[in-house]
Amino acid sequence: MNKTINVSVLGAAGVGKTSCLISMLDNLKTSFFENTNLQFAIDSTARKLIIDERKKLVNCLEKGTVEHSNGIRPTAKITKYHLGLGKRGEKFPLPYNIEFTDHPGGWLTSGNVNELNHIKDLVANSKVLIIPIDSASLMELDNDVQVKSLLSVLTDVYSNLSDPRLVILAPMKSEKYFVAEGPNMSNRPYYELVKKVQDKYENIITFLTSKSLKRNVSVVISPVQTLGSCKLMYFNSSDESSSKEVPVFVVTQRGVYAPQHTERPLTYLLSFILKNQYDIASQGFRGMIRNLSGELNYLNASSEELSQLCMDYEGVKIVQNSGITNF
Ligand SMILES: Nc1nc2c(ncn2[C@@H]2O[C@H](COP(=O)(O)OP(=O)(O)O)[C@@H](O)[C@H]2O)c(=O)[nH]1
Ligand SMILES: [Mg+2]
Repeated sequence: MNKTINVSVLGAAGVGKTSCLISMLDNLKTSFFENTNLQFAIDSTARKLIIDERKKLVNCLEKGTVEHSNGIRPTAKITKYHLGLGKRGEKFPLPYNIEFTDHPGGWLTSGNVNELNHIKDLVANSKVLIIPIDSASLMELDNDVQVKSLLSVLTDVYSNLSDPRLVILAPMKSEKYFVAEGPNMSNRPYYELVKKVQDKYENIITFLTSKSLKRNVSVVISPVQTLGSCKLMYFNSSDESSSKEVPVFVVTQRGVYAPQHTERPLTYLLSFILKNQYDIASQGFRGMIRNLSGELNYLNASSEELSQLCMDYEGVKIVQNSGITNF
């Protein structure tokens, strides 16, 4: 039996959805699972995309500056990446298929009913939502183009939620806001950025932590740097016809692709999914038998092992832990 679990990135155009997915999956090397009893298989589409996109990112770091148009191309259609997961040594196909979905960013904010309905379906069917946030625009311009649309979709889809979900707010382009830890609170890694996200996303957080959702929804803020070796320099108009300002980064180390903290959202989401699958598979009489036989132990044990990694993550904020997770 192969069970599909959906994970979606959700956000406006240019916030970093594709970069976030690619950089997370790029971390899936054998060493990531070395302390667990898990094996994984990544599909060829995802592998090819990761290699292609990584090449583009390295190329754009060869120049002095990185602009929005230098990196990943805008996503034109729904794209899916598959990650198989199962117990180490188990025969293929692996029992769990994690399906990561990327969507054209315009769909969230265009106002087109069909596109919005696609987004709502994605949200309804996804166990995990990753919401990338453009940290540069948020911090420097106090601007976030997606908050309203996100709140409207979430309040609509999550109002009668009856199963566990994880929402990861992932501030991207966060190179400038990472500080090595110092003596004051404000010198903690990403402290100001995480505070700003809590402030700007207050209505969304208030909704997700409301009484009716508390039991089912976990919320984490986990900043990511997909390029690493660059610093925010200034803002440019995205094109002549638009007043939209997009960040331009100066490369600090030519050609050095040094993503930071891209593994963190992945660790949280896998820990969550494994625990959730353990809970689901343990239900009922058959679940009790399976549990007694020990065949499900690896799910919960691996979830706990991954959550141990989360303990060392500085600059991550667990806004709400619904108690159904191991972290
Ligand atoms: N410096 C920096 N730039 C980033 C980061 N993530 C994304 N970007 C930039 O933002 C652009 C848009 O990202 P993309 O993933 O295509 O956004 P999407 O439209 O939401 O899928 C990329 O081409 C990069 O130039 C990051 O973590 N750091
Ligand atoms: Mg994209």
